[in-house]
Amino acid sequence: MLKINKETFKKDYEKKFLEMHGTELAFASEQSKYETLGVLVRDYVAGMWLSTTKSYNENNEKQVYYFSMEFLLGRLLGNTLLNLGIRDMCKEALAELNISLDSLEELEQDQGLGNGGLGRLAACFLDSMASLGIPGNGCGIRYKYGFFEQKIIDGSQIEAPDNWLRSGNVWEIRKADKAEIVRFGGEVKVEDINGRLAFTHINYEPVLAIPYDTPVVGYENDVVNTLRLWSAEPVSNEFDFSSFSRGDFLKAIEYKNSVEAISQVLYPEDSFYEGKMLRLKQQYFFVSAGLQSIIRHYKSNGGNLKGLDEKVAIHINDTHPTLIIPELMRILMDDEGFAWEDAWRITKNICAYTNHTILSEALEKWPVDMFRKLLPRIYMIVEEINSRFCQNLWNKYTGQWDKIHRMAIIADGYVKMAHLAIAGSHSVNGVAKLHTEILKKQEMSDFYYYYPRKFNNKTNGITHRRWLLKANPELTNLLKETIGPSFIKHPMDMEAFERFSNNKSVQEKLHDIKRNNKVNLAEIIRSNQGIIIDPDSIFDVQVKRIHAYKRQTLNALRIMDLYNEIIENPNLDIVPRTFIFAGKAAPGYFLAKKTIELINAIAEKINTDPRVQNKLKVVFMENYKVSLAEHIVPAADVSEQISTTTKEASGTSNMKFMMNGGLTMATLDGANVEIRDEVGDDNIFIFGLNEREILDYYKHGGYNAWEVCNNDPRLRRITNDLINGYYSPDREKFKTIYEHLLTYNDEFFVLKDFDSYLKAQDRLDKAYRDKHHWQKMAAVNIAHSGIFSSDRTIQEYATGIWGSEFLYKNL
Ligand code: 26V
Repeated sequence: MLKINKETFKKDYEKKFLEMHGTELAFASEQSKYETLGVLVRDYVAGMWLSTTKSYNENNEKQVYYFSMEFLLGRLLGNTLLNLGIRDMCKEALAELNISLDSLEELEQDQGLGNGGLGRLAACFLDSMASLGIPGNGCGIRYKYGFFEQKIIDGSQIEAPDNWLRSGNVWEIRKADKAEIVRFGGEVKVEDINGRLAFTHINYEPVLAIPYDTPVVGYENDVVNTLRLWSAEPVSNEFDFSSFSRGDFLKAIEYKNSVEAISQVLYPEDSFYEGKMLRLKQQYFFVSAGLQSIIRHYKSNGGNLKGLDEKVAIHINDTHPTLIIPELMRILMDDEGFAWEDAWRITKNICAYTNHTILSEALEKWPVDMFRKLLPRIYMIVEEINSRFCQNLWNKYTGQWDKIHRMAIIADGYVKMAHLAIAGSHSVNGVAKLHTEILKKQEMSDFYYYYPRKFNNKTNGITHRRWLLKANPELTNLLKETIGPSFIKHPMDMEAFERFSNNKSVQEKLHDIKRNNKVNLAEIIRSNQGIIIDPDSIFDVQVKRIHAYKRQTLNALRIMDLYNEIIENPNLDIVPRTFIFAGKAAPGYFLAKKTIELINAIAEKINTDPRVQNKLKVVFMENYKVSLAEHIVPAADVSEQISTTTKEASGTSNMKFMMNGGLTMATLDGANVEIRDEVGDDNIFIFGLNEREILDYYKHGGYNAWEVCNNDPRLRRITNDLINGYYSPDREKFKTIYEHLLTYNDEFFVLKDFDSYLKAQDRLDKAYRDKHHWQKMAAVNIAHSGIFSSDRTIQEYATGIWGSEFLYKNL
């Protein structure tokens, strides 16, 4: 443990400030104070980082490498201090220097190198691996520009670049001496050398991969793991202008630009795949660099590659890093002389794959021509994997051409990445029970029947250190006072809190904590967008990527209906509500962008209508990101998890809200099912079509959106309001939404679930009136949220998939 007290910390801080800025604190800018603190904390971490790495090497422990195109870390300062166990001390010490730690923390740029759930899950997993003492490394891309910054201008989303490195990044260390070369394009020369085929990659374009390492500090256990992100640079950076003829010079510039493009920007998509060459390049870039550095490290530590699978586990986060499989085959065969069978056994033992979506439009498949041109040797290996795989299928399913064609890795001119990932891994997992069942029985049933033992479930989780201890210190204190601090290291111990759910004074404290958090959020909303909201109204929150299947439209239609009702019946007896939305739409996703416009149009109308001021408010918060979520989550009374059943693989914000005492309004989709199982039907609001009904409609048809609409006067009216100028003088503005719901028969059953949603909302309104009972329900939710800590998830991965012999250092 770090041994620093307030006095030494203050001295260290002042000294560091002088070293870095050559001046006194009294004249310092806030930014320079933040940087000083960042560098000082990094120095504190450095010793532990080194000793963790050394001890992993000396003990020759099995290493886990979590490969992911996305890591959505958010801010690091606060959580690093928290995990080091010095946050409270630092806060006091800085206060004595007239510095507010909270305001310094707010200066840090979010590290937003992810689109949404998948990237944030990777970040939570890093925190849990370090906190459980698992030798776990993250491996990804250091995008110069992260997920775009969202601005709302005249009610519409405008995208601006996320220049997160603008003022530097104190947390990363550039390791130029650990660079690797990644090879693109060119040809493969095949020679027969003493009866064995040798493959040499020639005329390729080399790209230099430079690693940047970020420390991942475990919770009070002296463990510091590493997140390694790769940046692309030209192999030779020095341009000797005089020696270039004009043509060569332009070529050199072209080369430089094309190389730097690789790690320039995160693809701002989610659940929609496009066959873009640059994305394939990004995938091979970080996979190849990461793998080469793993092998180099393994060998330098004295390892024999024959035993690589005993000491290395590689996790493939969605199909994006699937090229790990042929790349490992290439290294083992071409560079290290292994026979195919041995290389294949080792590869399969090492690799494991997680699927995060069943939306077919998100499944990656690369055109063969593009693939072969960019990665000629890798393509040859994939072809060989495919032909051996199809041969095995033929042996089992002789004559069943359709099935073999459906399952092939290469078919119809495409390389299918999920098929490659399944064939080349020993484990395939879904991210919630329902999702895994759907994978097994529907989406991937051919593969499940062929490889039943590979498939398993690992229900997602969230790190309670960021989402409870850091985001909600008051609730954390209440838990400590009531059940003691053991839940911090053993989140399942939170169950003991259920005993206090009937305790009136605890209920009142819960109410006060929630209210304080609501006041804080109200202040952020007031200062950002000038909207005044009432902290005594119900804060009803839907924050997540904007997507048709997540059904922000269902929520919007319900608000439109409620508004009509209040206008018609000014004495309508409802608890005042504030609807809070946030989330980004993919820049090319027209319908999602229209949804944002609709919410903003509704907000504009409602917030300026004096007739409903004491009952309704609608807020769309700009630029949703991790640090904003940390303010929103603890302030929510209601968590909207209303996706079309079967479509949301798991969801993770659902877990964050329940852990903070927000009650869930949900369909039985993704992990909502497990949340319901945990808290019981009395402590959650469930509505909508169930899995069987939805799958039945998909299979047999029979849904008629017009009919549903015509039979419900409320729906008739609000769908009409979309196109009659009520929410915009431009009657065309929301036509796309209207048509999606009616003309195109409402793909996500918004209209079908409307009535059931409204009834559930009525139940919620009634329940909220009994303050004590509401807080009892909140307490039950909090008490049962421990199982959704990512510590539980990671223990399941470690024992069930990675076979880590990790030490429970702090258990
Ligand atoms: C796909 C693509 C396609 C190409 C362009 C960039 C891009 C970026 C991300 C994705 C994958 C989207 C899959 C995803 O984020 N799934 C979410 O994973 C969460 C963690 O498991 C889960 O809680 C959510 O339900 C699921 O939607």
